[in-house]
Order: sequence, then C-alpha cells, then structure tokens
Amino acid sequence: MTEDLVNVERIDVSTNPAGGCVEIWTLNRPDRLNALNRATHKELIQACDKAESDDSVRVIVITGARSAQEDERPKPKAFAAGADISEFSGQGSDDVRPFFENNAWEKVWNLTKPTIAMIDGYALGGGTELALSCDIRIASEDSNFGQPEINLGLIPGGGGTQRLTNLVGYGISMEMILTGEMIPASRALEIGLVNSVYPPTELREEVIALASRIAQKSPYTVKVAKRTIRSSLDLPLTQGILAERSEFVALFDTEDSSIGVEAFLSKKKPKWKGR
Ligand code: CO8
Repeated sequence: MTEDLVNVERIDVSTNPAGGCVEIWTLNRPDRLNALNRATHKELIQACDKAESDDSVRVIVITGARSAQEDERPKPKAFAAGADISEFSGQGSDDVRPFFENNAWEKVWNLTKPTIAMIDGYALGGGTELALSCDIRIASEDSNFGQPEINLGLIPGGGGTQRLTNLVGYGISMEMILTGEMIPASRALEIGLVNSVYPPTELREEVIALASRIAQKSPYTVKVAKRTIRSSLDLPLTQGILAERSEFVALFDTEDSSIGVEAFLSKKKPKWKGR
C-alpha cells in the first residue's frame, strides 16, 4: 500500500475487448476510519478524471483500507466514517461552499463507467453517501450504515437526502436521517440500500467476480445502459420511456449490436469492439 490517500490498484481480469481492467480505489486513512478530508477528495476527483479518460478501465470499485491489526488498539473496519469532522470546526458557509460545490461525491456519481462500492465496516454520513454515489453497493456482514449528520446539527450534504430517498424510499430515508441511527448490513439488504451481503472473507472475491462479469459486456453498451437507467431518476415515466426508445434504436447502428446479434445466431461468444 502506498502513502496515497486514495490507492489506485489495477486488477487484470478477463475483459471483452481484451486488455481492460477493473480499478480498485482504496480510501487510505484507516486510522481516521477513512474519513474523507479535503486531500482525499482531491485525490478521488483526480482518480475520476484519470479513469474516465482511460478506455482500459471498465469498472471501478471503491473501498476502504483497514488499519494494521498488530496495532495495540486496532481501529474498527470502515468504508468511510464520513467527512472529516475535524475540518468542520470553525467553518462558516462561505468557507465550505466552494468545496461542497465541487465535490467528489458528484464526481463519482457522474462517472460514465460502472461503479461498485465494496463496504466492509462503517459507512457513515459522507461514507454512506459515497456508496450511494456508486451504481452498486456490496457489503460484508460486518458493515453498518447511517446518516448521523443530525447529531452534528447538520444534514447530509453529499446527496444523501436525494439518493438515499431514491433508493430506499421516503419513510425509511426520513427515519435514518432524522434519527441518525446506524443500521446493520442485514437491514441495509432488506431495504435495498445494498445489493448483496457476504462474509468479510468472501467480499473482495465476490465483488471482483461481479465487476469481471460486467467487464465482459460491450463497454459502449454498458455506458448507454448506465445513462439510460440514470435518466429514470430525473425524467417522468413517459419521457423516460421515450429516452429509452431513442437510446435503444440508436444502438442498432453500432458494430457491437451487429456483433452481439450475429454471435447469438451462430452460437458463438461475441467479441465486442466497444463501438
Ligand atoms: N472524522 C474525523 N475523524 C473520525 C471520523 C470522522 N468522520 N470518524 C472517526 N474518526 C476518528 C476518531 O476521532 C478516532 O480518532 P482517534 O483514534 O485519534 O481518537 C478514530 O477515527 C477511530 O474512531 P473511534 O475511536 O471513534 O472509533 P469507535 O469504534 O469508538 O467509533 C464510530 C466508531 C461510531 C464510527 C465513530 O468514530 C463515529 O461516530 N464517527 C463519526 C461518524 C460521523 O458522524 N460521520 C458523519 C460525519 S459528517 C458527514 O459525513 C457529512 C458529509 C457531507 C458530505 C458533503 C459532500 C459534498
């Protein structure tokens, strides 16, 4: 592990077209439960820019580092225990506005490539929100989620009031944000906050397997699917259906749709071109 606050690791998996990879971004402040300070935000934003412009990156996984277990008092496991609260002290709205207007949560949300949050431990406040900025959330049985900002006299500021509500519904989102209470992974699974829960020892393998399955699809079609599903969050149903039709029809002009259809008909595996 390097000294980077966001450690970027390229995992070679079988991709189609070949030569791609899954990137794992590890938030690397385990002694602070991977709390997201300004420097970490900056590195997350840089990682987004790099991955977006690198065609070989097919899927991005975001996770948190663990503190050394040989420490006298090892810190608990965390995806991220939120924004770094020590940076809030003495700040007024004019101090924080520029930072929050250009934030890593939206940058991750706006990535055109698929993203998976791999959560093992605490995901609180901005940590839950970072997971919510990803497309898919997979957690270990040891994970806990929450929006405890209310206990600081704040509300979620990284999209939690909106993305959490979209994902789990109005009533549960209200309960989580107004009480600030944590929920375990089992409850997060029940309410649809995470897609799956695994024993901690199996988490990484399962997430890489999932990312690899996605990396076998045409990267072009994956992007179109992501933006079309995303549009359902902003558009009324009738307009969303029209948007889907337009994206669907346009795909018939791509090489990959011809490749996919012909491969099916000749009972072969498609070899995507990514266009
Ligand atoms: N910020 C800074 N330091 C933290 C944070 C944090 N969010 N969370 C934990 N730490 C530090 C602790 O201070 C402690 O430091 P030290 O060892 O020097 O005393 C170390 O991490 C280990 O933590 P604890 O000793 O507290 O561990 P415990 O097992 O006792 O408790 C908890 C673990 C329950 C996770 C506890 O640490 C906790 O409650 N943390 C704070 C959680 C929280 O309130 N998060 C919300 C922060 S506000 C926020 O996220 C707003 C998001 C806005 C996003 C806007 C985007 C545009």
